[in-house]
Formats: sequence, structure tokens, C-alpha cells
Amino acid sequence: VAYHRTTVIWDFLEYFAKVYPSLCTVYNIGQSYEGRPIKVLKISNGNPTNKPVWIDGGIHAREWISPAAVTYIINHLVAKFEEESDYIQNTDFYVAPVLNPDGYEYSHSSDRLWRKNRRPQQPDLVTGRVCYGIDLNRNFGYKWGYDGVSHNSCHDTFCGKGPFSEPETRVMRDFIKGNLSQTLDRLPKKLAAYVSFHSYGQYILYPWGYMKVVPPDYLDLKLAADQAVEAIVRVGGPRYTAGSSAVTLYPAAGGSDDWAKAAIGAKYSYTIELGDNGRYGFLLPSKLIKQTSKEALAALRVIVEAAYLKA
Ligand code: 0X9
Ligand code: ZN
Repeated sequence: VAYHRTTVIWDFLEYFAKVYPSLCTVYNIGQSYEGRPIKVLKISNGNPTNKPVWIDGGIHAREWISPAAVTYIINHLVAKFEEESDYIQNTDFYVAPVLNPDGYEYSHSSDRLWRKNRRPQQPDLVTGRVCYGIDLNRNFGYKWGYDGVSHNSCHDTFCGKGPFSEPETRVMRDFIKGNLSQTLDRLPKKLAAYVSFHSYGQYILYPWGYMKVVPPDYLDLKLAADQAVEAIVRVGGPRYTAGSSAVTLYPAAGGSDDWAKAAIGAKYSYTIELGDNGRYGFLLPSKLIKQTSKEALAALRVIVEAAYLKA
């Protein structure tokens, strides 16, 4: 088990679509700033009453365990589909393992701790310096810029010039809005759950992230998060901390999870900060990919079950 480059992950999605055509479809949903494709794998048994669930990884470049765990989840869901529960089998999974391919590649080739995308910004008026990148997890359109962001393009949490200023967040927004937020017909096309994998710190976070308030249905989200914590322990993992983002971690607006809940109506919306707990931080050794991915899958199962039953 190893960390893979973007093209290898894309080939892996195409391979699944080829070998399991009745279960898997690849969507090229658009391009990154530098022109790399952004791909989504849909995993579905085709049952028209299935509820959609979105899973993404790689919003932040340096959090390598995220694309790795999401890829592990894809492999598991597809290869062991028949062994999974009814609620897993009757879910339409939309899985985007690398939402920020430019940043992810840059973290492999040039700067291991790169976080943002790679769009160059206007030169600084005083220094003339050109800085690169927008923090995609500050660029989504709900309460954009409210708190916990930087407006300085040289900073790691630069939220951009406006909501959805970046091709990567726009591509994701347009695909979800176009396909997974429909209320025009009676088909249950609206996202029931949204799960974004990040690292590190071992947290299961639910909205809101933009400020220290919780949504009216937060007890449902808390219950599923607490159950996910136990499920992770049962697969031999550490005890993750569950709570609302702004309270448990810090306020930060423009996150994908807040947007998925507020703008799309995905009831069960989570950001899961995978391992580790700080010993290696972002530099998680590849020998820990498998165990950490099992933790991700255990948490996902609990969230999908909750969404299946209640969303
Ligand atoms: O700050 C972030 O974007 C996330 N933590 S990370 O260390 N992976 O950068 C947490 C995001 C939580 N969600 C919101 N604040 N909306
Ligand atoms: Zn992150």
C-alpha cells in the first residue's frame, strides 16, 4: 500500500468502470486551474430509489491520507459490494478522491506541505511578490469570508476574491447542483450525506464551521458522529473526537461541509480529520494507510446508515 499520484488514481477509477460496468461510472466533471481532469466515480446498483451520498478527498494538497483512504473505500465498496449491508447497497455513491489535483501534484513534486490550489495571484503592491493558491476549503459559497479566513493571497487560508472563484470548487458545485440537489421530480436525488476526508487530528466534525452555532438538527448529526467514533474503536482505531467544527476545532467559513448542508440540503454533512494525532502529522507513513482507511470506512458506514434511515 502506497501513496499514488493523481494520474494513477484516475486510471484506477477508469479501471473500475471497465471491470464493473454495471456498478461503476466515471464522470469527468471538469478541470483544475492547470488543466488536470477532475473525476468522480459513481458506484450504484441502479435502484431508482437509492439516496445519493457524496464522498471527497484531496481538497487540501498535503493531506495525502485523504485521497488514499477514499481510494481504499472505493476499492472496498466495489470489490466487496455483495457483502455490504442493504443500506450500503442501496446508496448511490459519488466519490471524488482528488478535488485539488494541482495542489496534490505540487505537494509530490515541489513542496510536501502545500495546502491550497495553484492559481497565481496578483503581485503584492508593495513587494511585487506573486503568491500562489486559494484554500479551497475557504472558497465555498456559504457564509464565505465570515471568519477564520485570510484575505492575503500569500497565506495558507486565503479564501479567494469571492465565493467559488476557483475552478475546482466551481466544478464540484456545478456537478452537485446539476445532479444531486434536484427537487424537480420525486426521485430522491438530493444528497442525503456529504463526507469530506481531511487530515490530521482524528476528528469527526459536523456543521457549523463558520461560527460557534449548531444547526437545528444537530442532535441527529451528533448521534451519528458518536456512533462513528465507536465504530472506529471497534476496527482497532483510536478514539476520534466528535463535535461541531467551529467549537471543536476553530471557526472557519467557506468550507465544503457547511455549503453541502446549507445550500444543497445534505442533512448528514461531515468533515472527517483522519490520522494521525500529530506524531507524523501530514507526513503519515504509508504503513499506516491501511489501518487509517479502515477507520474512514467504518465511520462512513455509520453515516450512510444514518442517512439511509433518516435523511
Ligand atoms: O481548516 C480546515 O479546512 C479543516 N481542517 S484542516 O486541518 N484539514 O485544514 C477543517 C474544516 C472544518 N469545516 C469547516 N470549518 N467548515
Ligand atoms: Zn484539510
